[in-house]
Amino acid sequence: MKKTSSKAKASVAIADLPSTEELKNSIIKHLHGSLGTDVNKASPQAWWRATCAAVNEYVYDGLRNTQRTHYQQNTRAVHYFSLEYLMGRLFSNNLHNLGVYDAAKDALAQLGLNIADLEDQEEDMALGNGGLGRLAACFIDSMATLNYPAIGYGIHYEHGLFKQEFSDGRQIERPDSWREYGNPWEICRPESIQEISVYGYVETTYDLQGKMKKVWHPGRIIKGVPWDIPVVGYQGSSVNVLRLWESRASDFFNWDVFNSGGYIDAARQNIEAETISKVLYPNDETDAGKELRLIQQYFFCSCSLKDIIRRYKRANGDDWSKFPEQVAIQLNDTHPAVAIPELMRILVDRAEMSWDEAWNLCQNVFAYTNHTLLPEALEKWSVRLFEKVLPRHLEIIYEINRRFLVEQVDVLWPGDNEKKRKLSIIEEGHEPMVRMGHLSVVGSFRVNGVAEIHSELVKSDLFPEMVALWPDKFTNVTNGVTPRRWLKACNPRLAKLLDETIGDEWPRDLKQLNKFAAFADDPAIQDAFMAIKQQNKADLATVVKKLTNISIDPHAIFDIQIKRLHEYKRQHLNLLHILALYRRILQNPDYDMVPRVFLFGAKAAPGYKLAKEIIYAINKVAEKINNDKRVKNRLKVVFMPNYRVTLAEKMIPAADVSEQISTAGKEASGTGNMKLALNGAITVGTLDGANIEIAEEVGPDNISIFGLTVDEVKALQAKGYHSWDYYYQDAEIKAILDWLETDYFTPGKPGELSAIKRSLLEGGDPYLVLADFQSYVKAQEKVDGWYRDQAGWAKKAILNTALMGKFTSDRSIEDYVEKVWKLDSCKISQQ
Ligand code: 7GP
Repeated sequence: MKKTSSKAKASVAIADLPSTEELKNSIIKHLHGSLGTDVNKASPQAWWRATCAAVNEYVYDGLRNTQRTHYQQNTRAVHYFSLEYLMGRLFSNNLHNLGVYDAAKDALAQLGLNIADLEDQEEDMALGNGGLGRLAACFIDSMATLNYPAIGYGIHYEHGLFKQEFSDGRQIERPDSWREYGNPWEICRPESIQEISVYGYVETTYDLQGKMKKVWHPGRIIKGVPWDIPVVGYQGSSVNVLRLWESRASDFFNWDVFNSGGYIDAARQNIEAETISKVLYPNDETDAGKELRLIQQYFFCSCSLKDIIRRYKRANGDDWSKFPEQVAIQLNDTHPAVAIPELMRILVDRAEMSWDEAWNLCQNVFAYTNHTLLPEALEKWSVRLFEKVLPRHLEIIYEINRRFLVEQVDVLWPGDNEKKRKLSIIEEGHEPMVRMGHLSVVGSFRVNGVAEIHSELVKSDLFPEMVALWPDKFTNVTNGVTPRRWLKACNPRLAKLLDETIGDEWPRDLKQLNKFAAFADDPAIQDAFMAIKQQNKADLATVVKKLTNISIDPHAIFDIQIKRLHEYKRQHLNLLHILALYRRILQNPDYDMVPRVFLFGAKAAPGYKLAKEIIYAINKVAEKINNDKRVKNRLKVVFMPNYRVTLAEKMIPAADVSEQISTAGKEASGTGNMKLALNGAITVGTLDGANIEIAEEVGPDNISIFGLTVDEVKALQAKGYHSWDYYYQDAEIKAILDWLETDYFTPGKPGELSAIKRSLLEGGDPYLVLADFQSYVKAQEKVDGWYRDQAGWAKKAILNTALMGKFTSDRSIEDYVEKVWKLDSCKISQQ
């Protein structure tokens, strides 16, 4: 076929990228041949699917080339184990990474279609809750871009994170059926099905030599069906795979029950088996402690380990000695920690390896990332439950623990029972528990936190004794975000300006953004930058109108807080500030402030009552303020429904102010803070998580820091914090909290919003909202002052974008490679 001039740049894994003409023909071919429809009657869904199919021809080329190269070179690979992947949409991301976005846009335009309409045909792939799940998605993008042999393992949930609606301001959860009618990006691989076991009992037997052997007689066998999602690296580098397991009833087991006449029973067991991958647990940072959750964790770990071992044996036969050279497994928090005893079981019970040999191998394979210090999120499983679901694994954990206490703890602290109690993987008490964090540290060769300060706190507050035992085990890898999705794809106007001023290398080498700093004082660039922000804000205003029917003025400051709803993230501190401004306006009709729109996006865990009350309160306050003529548009408050990746992509490019206001010491890192600053928003934030490193990069003139530091928080809590003192001593705080108790915001229903006041006073204000309030108000006044000088603001915003180079997930992945995985990147050869 003749190539046209719009032929895209050839890339590494994919030999021949399509021209506009070729794409157009391919889309039509798939409309006919794959979708069975016609140009004249095709729905937008059909067009979207046909375009995906056309794109997949090239994606699959890259996939084959990548897999063949890795196989031929027998490369060491990292295996990322995560219960969550918050992918969002893949369409525009895949087009951008392949380098055919413009060609596709033109091809579709020639067919009379708008690419943006097609993008809207795709459901978000929301197989995660928030931070940790979105981080995993950014990481697999970076690993593919940097040509690292890597595979992501997880669960193919039928229902992702719930969809959020508001009914009279209250959150309602609706099921998310993201793949009800199939998903064009995934490939089912029945040839790689695995079977795993749960329940049952363990028998102790002896062989002829009198050697003891443990035999697990499982109570149920479940089949894991893998679905592969190609992960396209930027500019078509490698095409890696995200392999997600779907649970099904085992054929073998069904057949058995069926033969004995138990048809109904067989059907019931089918349903039970399928339940395992039915739904994502909607809790962020807390754990439900439910049997199904433990089974989910074990199910995907066991399937994935067997998959890894199958691939290893294909290359190395039964010689296990090279296993730790070939395989690194990264545990994304403790959720996949059961992989440690599972690998021990496979090696000791199945491969008949000695305990020492097996343990040595295991300890050189696993590495563990901690994502939170919140005590309620530190996973524990009751020994009782463990014994029921995984009886053999409990025995193995006991043995790991026994040896750890005897060979490590007792050697460093002889006879110190208090230390043993503290370090034991089994927590004693009325209901003994398995501590998954302890197990992860003991079973891993490296442990990392996700920002400098967080990694320090992991060492000092969470595992100080483990640090004494293994000082070199602990390290830091600061989080990052992929600039392909979070700047290039979501903010095309700014991306273009960057291409024109500093060249187009920045998406692969984000430090290039530094060059943009030289333009911070350039009036032409300032104007261009602010004009782009203005257009992005106008676009967002249209979305807001459509979703909420609220009109907002694109000339106001857009002040954005988007993240899960949690007391420690302090959306209610933001609300108190809004109430303070509202009250000042009512008391002084001429109150001088730059008009501001406060935008929120947040889901609350369905069982988290206070979080839901905070959503309700924000919505009720919004209703009142937005309809109060006296405000004269100085204030608007919008709670965007169903916050998710796709909405983030619309909100982030339009933000002037980024709210990162967690209690110091509570937010491990944050990644939204990075995305917002990268797109030129100015942070109002505490010295917490990665905010500290952002402040170091952008400098004190370009960020508004407030509040207690980690040390001050600790000191205040040690001395005794009394939130009532702030209530009685600060008239503004008192007035606002009392206001919330009246029926002002909920006419005829006083007390409807009193949950917040109760938690801040009777509840003791565990996250120090009142202690930080006045400092926060001042930080906001500073921002108001800054915005009045538009050139000054433009400079700050430009510098935020320019100085965020550190926070690309490519840098995070290079840090993991250097400090943890020790991988070589692998250039993909084409067939
Ligand atoms: C989050 C942290 O809260 C956030 O600060 C961090 O940026 C993110 O992980 C990525 O490292 N934690 C979770 O999402 C989570 O579920 C509990 O933690 C295990």
